[in-house]
Amino acid sequence: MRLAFVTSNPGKVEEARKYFEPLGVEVYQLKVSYPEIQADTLEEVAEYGAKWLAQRVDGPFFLDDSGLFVEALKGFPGVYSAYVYKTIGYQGILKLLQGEKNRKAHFKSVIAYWDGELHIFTGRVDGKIATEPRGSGGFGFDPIFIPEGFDRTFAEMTTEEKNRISHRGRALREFANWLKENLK
Ligand code: ITT
Ligand code: NA
Repeated sequence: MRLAFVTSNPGKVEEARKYFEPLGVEVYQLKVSYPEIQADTLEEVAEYGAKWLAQRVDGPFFLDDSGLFVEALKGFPGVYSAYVYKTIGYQGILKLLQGEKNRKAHFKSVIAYWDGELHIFTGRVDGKIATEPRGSGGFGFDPIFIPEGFDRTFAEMTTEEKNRISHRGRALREFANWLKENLK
């Protein structure tokens, strides 16, 4: 089976590929841009994007909308994560948290799969924001996020390690389980 992943982010593709490879599913990147609406939740953003793409893309596809939610910043950047990453970057988040004791944060990932109907899969990982960036793996906010139970950032892990515990890994697991049940 081949699965089209609509995304502009090669880091996401790499993670989905590594996740699905052992299951005999090939993931390929489909670079079609779609509107990301301003909404309160990742689910709404993902659902709107998937329904918009459904009118324009042939065959099944999935997309992933993710965000980093920092407790001391009342959930910011959350649904604005892509914009914040492009503008102030992870250095900007570190600056906002300077001197802050509460470093708790979580990542959330929403996968929307369209096969004529919409299917939503989600995953979350709790952790904290590091005081300085570490590691060169991964992408995005990975150098400043330390998952609970670890003392390394996501950027200091291999893709396989990150997949085992990450928001996206968990959403991919739900997605893969659903495919197993529904493609018989
Ligand atoms: P799409 O084309 O798939 O939308 P994107 O990078 O814009 O790619 P999102 O809107 O979902 O993706 O991402 C929001 C931001 O959060 C973006 O800057 C990502 O780099 C970052 N991000 C998403 N998942 C991440 C992860 O697993 N680790 C670190 N940063 C992540
Ligand atoms: Na995006």
